[in-house]
Amino acid sequence: MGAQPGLTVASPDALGVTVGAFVDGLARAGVTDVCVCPGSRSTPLAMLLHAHPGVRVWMHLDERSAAYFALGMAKASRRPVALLATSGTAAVNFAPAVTEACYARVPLVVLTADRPPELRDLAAPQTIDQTHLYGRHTKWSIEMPLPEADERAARYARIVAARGAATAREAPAGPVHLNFPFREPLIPSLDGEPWSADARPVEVAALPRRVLPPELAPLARELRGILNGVIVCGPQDDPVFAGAVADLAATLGYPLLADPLSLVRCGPHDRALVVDAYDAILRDADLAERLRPGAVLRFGAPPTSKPLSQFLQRHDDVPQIIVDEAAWPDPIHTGSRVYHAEPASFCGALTAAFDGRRGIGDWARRWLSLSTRARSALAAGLGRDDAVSEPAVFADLAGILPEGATLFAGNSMPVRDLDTFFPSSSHAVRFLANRGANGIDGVVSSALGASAAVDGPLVLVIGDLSFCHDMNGLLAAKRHRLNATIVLLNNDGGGIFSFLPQAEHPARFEELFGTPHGLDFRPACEMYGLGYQRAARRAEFRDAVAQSMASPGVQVIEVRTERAANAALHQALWSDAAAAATEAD
Ligand SMILES: Cc1ncc(C[n+]2csc(CCOP(=O)(O)OP(=O)(O)O)c2C)c(N)n1
Ligand SMILES: [Mg+2]
Repeated sequence: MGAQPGLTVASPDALGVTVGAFVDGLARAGVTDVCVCPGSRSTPLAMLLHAHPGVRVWMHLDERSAAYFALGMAKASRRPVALLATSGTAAVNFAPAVTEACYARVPLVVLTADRPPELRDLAAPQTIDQTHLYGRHTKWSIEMPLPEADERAARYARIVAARGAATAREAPAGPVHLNFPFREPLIPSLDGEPWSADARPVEVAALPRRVLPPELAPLARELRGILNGVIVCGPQDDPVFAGAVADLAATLGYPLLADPLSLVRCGPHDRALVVDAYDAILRDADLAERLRPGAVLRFGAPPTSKPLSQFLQRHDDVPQIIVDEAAWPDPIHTGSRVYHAEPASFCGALTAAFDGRRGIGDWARRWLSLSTRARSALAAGLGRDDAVSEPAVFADLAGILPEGATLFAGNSMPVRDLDTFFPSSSHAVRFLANRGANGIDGVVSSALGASAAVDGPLVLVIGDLSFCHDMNGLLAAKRHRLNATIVLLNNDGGGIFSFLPQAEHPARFEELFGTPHGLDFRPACEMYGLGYQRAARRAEFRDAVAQSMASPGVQVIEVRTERAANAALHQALWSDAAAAATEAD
């Protein structure tokens, strides 16, 4: 549809100058990777992004997968990544990843192309209401003006680019949405580097506020009287947090109950106080009661482990102190005080404010010995069978993932089994998962996006329904020559539901919750050009993963399990672990 008579026709120069300045502004703000989906209305942005020497364009077909790919890249690189879609439902398909980015605090710069105002709400094709399309899931959402061949317009576009990137990045990080109306013709001038117009820099310097020790002197005094505190580390992604919280734990003499996604469980930092088997230990109600703490310090998002969350609820009358940059991560309503502060800085300040260093006393030693016993019982239980089981996958990965590897855990059982079965170690393994909104969608794409941004090998462990949900995401593997290993745990349906009360309704269970599909994934892998093999024995599984990590391309290693047997195995392992732990306490 052409421009209406009387309206200014878009000139190639106007597009080149304004959109060029915007693209240059993004690149200068450090947004160098953009996931682009094909479409016509987005042409000015697509062509200028593609032409700009400082930008790398990652093409994707499916907007939902594209957005999750960008999310994975942004998570792994800890930098904002941009996204571009044409108008209409294309833009709506970004919504799941934008939502995840909002809750998981991942910086995304979402660019959507739109029809100009005179075509809106008049039944024009591919035209929907895109203003504030992602609702309250963006930190900033604006409507751009129509491009003009004018220095002021170019300057404004540069400012929006700088501000958009900075807003996405600043704590708490999250998505921003910039909606671009474009009038036809849509082809921009690419002559003479159009982005060089008005290149005066726009710089944003967001300086973090450090917490100072005197500010935490009252808390340090309170904790002086409490020898039996615990520190709970939930999912968080700041790489310096582990060292800071480990130092705080040694100062206070408190055990560190560390979710793998906190990046505190594994790594070269001091792990002397890390308790890695709390999920198994705290399933025992008597033990959970006896381990009553005097205070709890909570960092990160709510932990994955349900027994840990129940432990915090059981002891809701003790001081529970939450430290978070800006949010209120307390779905169990047991927090008694919230500090809005940068967590690593808070740990440093509290350590400095506390007089002396308690080290490991009786209380921490008790937790550590329970944890060691429970962990040994889990390993012994798994050692009884050399068939690969869902829990064994994590125990085996812990043994073979090299320094610098990334383990991406799918939602549902994989992220829970990671918590229960992956022991603490000095290996610097990075753990990622989509825990903002816990969707089983977009997991393949998120992991592949992360694989494009990390240096070492990346292994994704994913359930069959989650894999199915995002098979379009596999298209990126060959197109972008990615390297990754996908461990596909195929229990022919939703294994998690076998652990829930729904499982006690056999007449409806399979149809409504188990949802078996009977799919053979080998042809799907072949279609997308991925390596494929099945592993039945643990040794075979470990060899397959090691070989895949050493090979280019994406390989799928399918492990077939049975849902009811998997639930029974978990029950047996949990009760072995609790028994071993209680025996000693
Ligand atoms: C997008 C989305 N749809 C539905 C759900 C609800 N859900 C949670 S777990 C699950 C089953 C996942 O099955 P699978 O990926 O095979 O993992 P398993 O439970 O077998 O470990 C479903 C449907 C969800 N979390 N996200
Ligand atoms: Mg499954």
